[in-house]
Order: sequence, then structure tokens, then C-alpha cells
Amino acid sequence: MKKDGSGKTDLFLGLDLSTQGLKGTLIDADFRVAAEDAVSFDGDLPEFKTEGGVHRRPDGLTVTSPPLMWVAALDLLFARVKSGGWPLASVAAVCGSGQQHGSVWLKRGARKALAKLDPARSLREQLTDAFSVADSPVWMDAGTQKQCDEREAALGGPQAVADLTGSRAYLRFTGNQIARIYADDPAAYERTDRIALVSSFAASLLIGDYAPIDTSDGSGMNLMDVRKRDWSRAALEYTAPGLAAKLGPIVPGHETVGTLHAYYVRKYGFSPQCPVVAFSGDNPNSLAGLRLQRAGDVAISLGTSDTMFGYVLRPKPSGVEGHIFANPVDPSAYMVMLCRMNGSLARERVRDAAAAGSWNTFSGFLHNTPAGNGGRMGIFFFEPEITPPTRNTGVSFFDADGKRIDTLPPEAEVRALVESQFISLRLHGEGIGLMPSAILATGGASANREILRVISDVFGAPVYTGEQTASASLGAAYRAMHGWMCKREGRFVPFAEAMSGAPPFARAVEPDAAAHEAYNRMLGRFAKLEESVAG
Ligand code: ADP
Ligand code: XUL
Repeated sequence: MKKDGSGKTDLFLGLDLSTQGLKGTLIDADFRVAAEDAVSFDGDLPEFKTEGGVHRRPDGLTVTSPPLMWVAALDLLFARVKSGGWPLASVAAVCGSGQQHGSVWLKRGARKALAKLDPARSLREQLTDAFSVADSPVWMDAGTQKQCDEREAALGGPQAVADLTGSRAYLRFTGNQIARIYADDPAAYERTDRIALVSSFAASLLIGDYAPIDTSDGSGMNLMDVRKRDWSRAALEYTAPGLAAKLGPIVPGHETVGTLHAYYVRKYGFSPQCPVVAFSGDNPNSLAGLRLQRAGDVAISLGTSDTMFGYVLRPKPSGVEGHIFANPVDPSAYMVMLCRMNGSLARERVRDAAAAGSWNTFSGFLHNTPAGNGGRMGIFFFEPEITPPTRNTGVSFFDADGKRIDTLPPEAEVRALVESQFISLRLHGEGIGLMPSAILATGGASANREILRVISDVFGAPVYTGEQTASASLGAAYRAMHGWMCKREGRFVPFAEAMSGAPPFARAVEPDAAAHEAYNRMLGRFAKLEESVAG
């Protein structure tokens, strides 16, 4: 899959419309990153007066972004990369990513405006009047508690909502945001012709028509039947009248949704007939970016918070925690995701308190203490935790008999922290069907081999590393390549096959059988202690 037949090298473009900016990543057919560039909303488009890409209302709950800013960013990025010499005529396919859950409200007439985009004028000029809601709610918005409670009550409780849609009702999930806008401003809802996600909106700009939502990003709405991968009539009913028509169709992530509008061909020099593959959410794109490709492949991103997500065939939706999404690269699989708040920031706090602020000392303590910590355990909720959900904060230590104790020696405290983080991830992951057979570690703390060793032993799985971080724009570029292959071959090409030429990840740590056994024996006791602290 090197050449496109015309002798030109095929390039694949991934875009990422995130909270703070718009990024583009161009890769070649050998999976090498050929170029990257980005636009920052605050810095490059100051007239929209965003902070971190958003507007926060004084109520402390409502967080929005102007969709016209996203429109302006697209022209700005393309103008920049064109003048930077990117060979846009060699782009074989485009795909993209959007922050999850945010919605874009297009009013009647928008479809026509998209269709007749004129390269002599800017996108922004031509789409100023396209929106029925000028400020789009984004994923940080938390003003929908009432709608979430109503949804769960109407559909039979949190577990029933999770069984149906993949997640219990969450404040940021789009269906609850839609219900709120309908309640607050029914006239705006009435004026609306199409409600897009940030991802499908960006794709719509590119094809000059309404692009369908993909099933993976569509899973972040509390509106889709996650097993049937189609809108749930019951879930739509409790949201707003006539919603199905406003949402339009839903398609699997590998499908092509159209070709680039002539606007981009004439203005920026893209080749005519360049296919646009369905855009998806940033987390689904990160799964593709890390090339998870078979059931049991799991990524653990050790950033500010720790996120674990994986490629799963048999998920177990939870009414308490975690998310089940349709898998963006496999129409018969799922993506399961969990987030722990107390990740790197907790490790830094214990490093500072117990290891004199040194990662070296911290790692040395891990190296010199036994797996299982002689039965001593700690539960560390410096911040209210998401998994398990709790508002209780504080640190609790326990001796080998499960009795509370005030302190642990520094080296045991470091071990107690790291073991608790990953035993907890394993427990809660198993609860929703995440059982890793191979783990790809990314993010800042994946540089720490002693932490990787604990992860490998807790899960009993090898840990791989790569230079790659969980990058949504790179994932979008891979998905552009995948979708392009599916279209070219007229069949569903397994993602593993599409990615077979990519450089392998390095196998960093093998699990130790005895250590893994020690952790297996700790699980039950840990679960009880964690529950007693979380309440
Ligand atoms: P984010 O993308 O969430 O900002 P990163 O993935 O860049 O986070 O990770 C940054 C974190 O990595 C820092 O907060 C730091 O705690 C952690 N980190 C960096 N080096 C090490 C190390 N050697 N051992 C453990 N943690 C580390
Ligand atoms: C995921 C979520 C965030 C946004 C960020 O559920 O809300 O990760 O997708 O862009």
C-alpha cells in the first residue's frame, strides 16, 4: 500500500478539533509523521475571547464554545499548512477527531450554506448565520443534573441507562445537554435543522453537507443503543420531540461520509474526490492512534489523571462508573474506558512527601520493596475520585490485618500508592469487561520502569511502550488510512491488517508469575477496604 497508482505517494490527514485548538497531522503510507501544525483558539483567534477554548458562565456550571470559532480555525489551519508547503494535493483521505459530547446546532438553511461554499470568501463569513444556538455546550458543561435525574428515572435507573446506552446518565453527555436546551429555549430547538457532534460538524464543513455521526462518538450521548449501534427510540423520547430527524443517520467509524467540497480543492489545492472518513471523538481516535487492534489490547495513559481504555468484545456496562463506546475501528467490537482522578498528581504528592521530591528515590523504593507490600495497603483519595465515584478525600493506611494505622515507612508508602492505583484500575476495569492481555503504557509516568513493573504484575500482562502518546490527530490519520482502504477494497478491512506495516511497540516488562499471584490474593481485601473508604 505504498503508491496510489498515479506514482504520487499517498498521504493521510488527521485533524483534531479539541477543547483548546485545532491540530493537523499528516502521515505517509509508511506511518511516518510527515508534518504537524496547530491553531490555538485563545492565541490565534482572540476575538472569540475564550479561555482554554471555552466560555464559562458565572453560574459555575455552564461551559460553552462558539462554533463559529471552530469554523474560523479550519480556514486558518489550512491557510497555514498550505503556505508551509504541505503537499495537500497528495492527501489520499482525511479523517478527524472532535472533543466528545459537545453539540453544534445548525438552523434551517445551514445545509444550503454548506453546499454552496465559495472559495472567494471565508468559511466564517459564509456560515455566520448557520447556527440556531450561538454557544455550543462542551464536555466541561455540568448544568444538566436535572435532565440526568429525569433520564435515569424515566428509563429505569442508572444501570438500565448504562445497559441501553453504554453509560449511566452523565452531565456532559449530549442527550442531557439537548434536553436542557429544549427546556430552556424551545424556540431555538424548533429553529434547529440538525444537531451535530463537534466531530460530525467538522466533517460537515469538509464535505459541504450534513455528515452523519459515527457510532463511537455517538456512544457519548446517552441516546444510542450501544449494542444495536443505532438511536434508541426510548432514549430519544425522553429527550425532545422530533429528535431523530434532527440527529440524522449514524454510521460506523470506518465509513466514508463524502468527498472534500470544491471549496478546499480550489482554495487549498486538495485533490478532487478526496474522501472524508467519518470523524469520531478524541478518545476513540486515541484508541486508533495507539493502534489497539484486537480484543484484550488495552492502553493505560499515565497523565495528570490515569485513563485506561481497551478493545473489548463483551463489555459489561456499569450503572456506577466507566463508559462503553462502539469501537471506532471495528463494527463488531467495543471500546471500554475508565478514568482515575488520582493519577500522576497523587504520585507527585507521595514523591514529595516520602521520596524527597525525587523520581529516582521513588523508583528505588519500588525496586527494593516486595510485591504485595507485606500485606500493608493504602487508599489515596487526594482529590474526589471518579473510579470509584466518591467525594470522600484523604489518605488511609492499613496493616496486614486490615487495621487502620497512621503512617507507613516512606518506601512502603510509595509502594502502597502505586499498588493501590493499579489494583483499583484492575478491579474496576474487570467490573466493566476490561481484561487486558497486552498493555500499552503512555503518558509522562510511562517513562518509569518500576511503575510499569507493578502494572505488569498486577494485571499479569506484558507492558509495551512507544514514543507515541495518546494522540487523537494521529489516530485520525490512521483512521483516514483505514477508511480509505475499506473504501478502495469494497470490504471491511480489519484495523490490524491496515496497521500491519506500522513499527511495533517495544515490549518493556514481562509479568512475574509469583508477584501476579500475590496481587490476585490481595484483590478481595483491597476491594473491601476501598469500599469502606469510598463509602
Ligand atoms: P498530561 O498529558 O496529563 O499533562 P503527561 O502525560 O505529560 O500528562 O504526564 C505528565 C506527568 O508525568 C507529570 O505530572 C509527572 O508526574 C509524570 N512523570 C514524569 N516523569 C516521571 C517519572 N520518571 N516517574 C513517574 N512519573 C513521571
Ligand atoms: C470524555 C471527555 C473528554 C473529552 C475531551 O468522556 O469528556 O475526554 O472528550 O475532549
